[in-house]
Amino acid sequence: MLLLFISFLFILDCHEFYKKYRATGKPTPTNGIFSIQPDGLQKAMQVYCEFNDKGGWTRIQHRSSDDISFDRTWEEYKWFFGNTHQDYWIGLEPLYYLTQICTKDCKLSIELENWHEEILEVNHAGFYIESEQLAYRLHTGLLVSANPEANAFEQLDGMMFSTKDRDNDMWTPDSCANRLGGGFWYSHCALANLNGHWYYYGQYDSKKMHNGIYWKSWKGTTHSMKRVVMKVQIP
Ligand SMILES: [Ca+2]
Repeated sequence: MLLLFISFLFILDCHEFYKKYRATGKPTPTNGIFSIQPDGLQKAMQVYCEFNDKGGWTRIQHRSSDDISFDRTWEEYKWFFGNTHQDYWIGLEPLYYLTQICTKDCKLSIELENWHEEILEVNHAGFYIESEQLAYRLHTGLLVSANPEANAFEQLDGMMFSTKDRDNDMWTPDSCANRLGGGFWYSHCALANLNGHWYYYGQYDSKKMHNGIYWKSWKGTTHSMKRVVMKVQIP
């Protein structure tokens, strides 16, 4: 019993907890806040874990209100910000340590909900990011969702992370992070802007500023999402 308790104390990620929990003969665990410590990360941290019959998912990003600003600097994006039970960004350092063991096996799931109660789920296989020395370069992996509207994040494959104070994007006239309202793996700039500004009821003047939370191939760039979740599953 004590050994079992200790093994649950130190978990690398949500899917590892799922596997250990299910191995005891119990059903799918309940979603909630868990303490994880990926290999290489100096300290344990709290994240929100989601579980279903396919395993455990570690939330890396969640947006559902304008309580937490995502218009932040490089140093801020390196580490966790927000509230574990609500909106947060896991941090690029923890995300790097979480996914460093991945080459083609880590899954990324993105769930989008608009203001008309429609949901789009996008799944990638082979997601990981590189270290800070390589500006947390993104590897989106392959899009496994059959829906053509799911195709947007893949376009950012190979991009470095940019913030308003660190322009690593492909757009020479200006900084995408400045224009689009948050840090992301921008190219020229993006078909998906998941760290943009959260707008109540999704309405904003995209002619003035292109900074909503948009997914271009689904609802264009003028409708800002009500809710977004990005989560990973480490095998
Ligand atoms: Ca630029």
